[in-house]
Amino acid sequence: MAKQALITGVTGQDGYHLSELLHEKGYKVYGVIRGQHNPKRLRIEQEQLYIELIEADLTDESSLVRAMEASKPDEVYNLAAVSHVGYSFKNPQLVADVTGKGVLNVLEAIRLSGGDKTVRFYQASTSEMFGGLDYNRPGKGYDEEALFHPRSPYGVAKLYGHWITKNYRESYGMHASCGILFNHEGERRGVEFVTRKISNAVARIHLGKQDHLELGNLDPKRDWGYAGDYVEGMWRMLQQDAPGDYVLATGETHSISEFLELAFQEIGINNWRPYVKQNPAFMRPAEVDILLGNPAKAERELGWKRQVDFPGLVKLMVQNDIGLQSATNLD
Ligand code: NDP
Ligand code: GDR
Repeated sequence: MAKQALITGVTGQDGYHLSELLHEKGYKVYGVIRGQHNPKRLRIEQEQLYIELIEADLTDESSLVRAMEASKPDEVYNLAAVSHVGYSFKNPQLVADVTGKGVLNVLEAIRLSGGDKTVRFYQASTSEMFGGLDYNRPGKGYDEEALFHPRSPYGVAKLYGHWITKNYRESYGMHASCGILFNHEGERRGVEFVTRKISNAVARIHLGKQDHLELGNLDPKRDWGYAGDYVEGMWRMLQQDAPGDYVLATGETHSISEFLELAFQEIGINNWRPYVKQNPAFMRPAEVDILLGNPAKAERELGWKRQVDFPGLVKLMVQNDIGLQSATNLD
C-alpha cells in the first residue's frame, strides 16, 4: 500500500518541493492549509491536484489531532512556521506560539492520536539556532555538535522546537528527526527573502520595470543551497532505521554582495552598486553575520549531497524571474 505523508507548511517553498518529491515516490500526500481564505489554495488546486488539503493551524492542537485522524500518516513533516527572521522581531509572541510551541502541538497531536510508536516525524530546524557568533570553526563550519546561540525571536523559537523534538524522541521513543538546514533558495522562495528579492528586482530592472532596489545589510554571509536538493535530505532522514539530527548545507559561504554581483552579471551589468540603495528599514536589531555548515554527517550517513552550486543557484533564480516577469503585463 502507498505510504501516507502529512506535511504542515505545504503552501510554503519547501512544502511545494517536498510534496512533489513524495508524490513522485508514490506517496499519498496530505497537506495542512490554514486560514479561511488562503490565496495559495487556488495554486495548489490547479497545479498540485494530488495533495489532499486539510484545514488546521499550528496554534490549534485539536485541529492537528483531526488532521492526524484524517490522514493516518506514516510520516509527518513539520515545515510550518512563521519563518521570516526580520518579521520575528516585530511579532515575537506570534513567532513563539507558531514556530516554537506549534512544534509541541504537532508532537502531542501525534501522541494523542496513538502514533507515537508508528509515525516518523521530521522537524524543520535551522542554522539560525547557531547565530553566527561563536564562529570559530574556520574551514569546518557548524556541525551537529556546535553550540547554539540564536540571535532572533525566530531562532529562539526554533531552538525550543529542536529540543522538544529531541525530548519526545528520548522520552517516548518516537522516530523524530531534526534537519538543521542552512539557507536554501530557489524559484519558489518568497519575495520577502533576500535572494528572491534580488532575483526578482534584477529581472524587473532588465525589463525596464524598475530602476533600483533597496536592501539592508549587504555584508552578512550565508551558506546558500537549492531547496530542491534539501527536501531530498529531509525524506532520507525519515528512511533511516534510527532517528537523528543532521546538518544540510553546501559547505560554502557567500555574502549578499557576492549574490548581487552574480545576479547583475546575469543581465550583463558588471557594476551593480548604482542600482542598490541601502535602507535601514531592512536592517535587524541583531544580525547573524556569517553561517557556514558542515554537512559531513548527512553525506556519510544519508548519502546526501547538494547538486546545485552557488553560481547555478543565482542563474536559476534570475532566469526564472526574467521568464515570470516577461510573461506578465503587470508593472
Ligand atoms: P515558508 O515561509 O515558505 O513557509 C512557511 C509555511 O508555514 C507556510 O506554508 C505557511 O502557511 C505555514 N504557516 C505559517 N503559520 C502557520 C500556522 N499558524 N499554522 C499552520 N501553518 C502555518 O518557509 P520555507 O518553506 O522556506 O521553510 C520551511 C520550514 O523550514 C520552516 O519551518 C522554516 O522556518 C524552516 N527552515 C527554512 C529554511 C530555508 O532556508 N528556507 C532553512 C532552515 C529552516 P501560509 O501559506 O498560510 O502562510
Ligand atoms: P535569513 O534569510 O534571515 O538568513 O533566514 P533572509 O533572506 O531574510 O536574510 C538573509 C540576510 O540578508 C540580509 N538582508 C536582507 N534580508 C531580507 N529579507 N530583506 C532585505 O532587504 C535584506 N537586506 C539584507 C539579512 O539581514 C540577512 O543577513 C532564512 C529563513 O528562511 C529562515 O526561516 C531560515 O531558518 C534561515 O534562512 C536559515
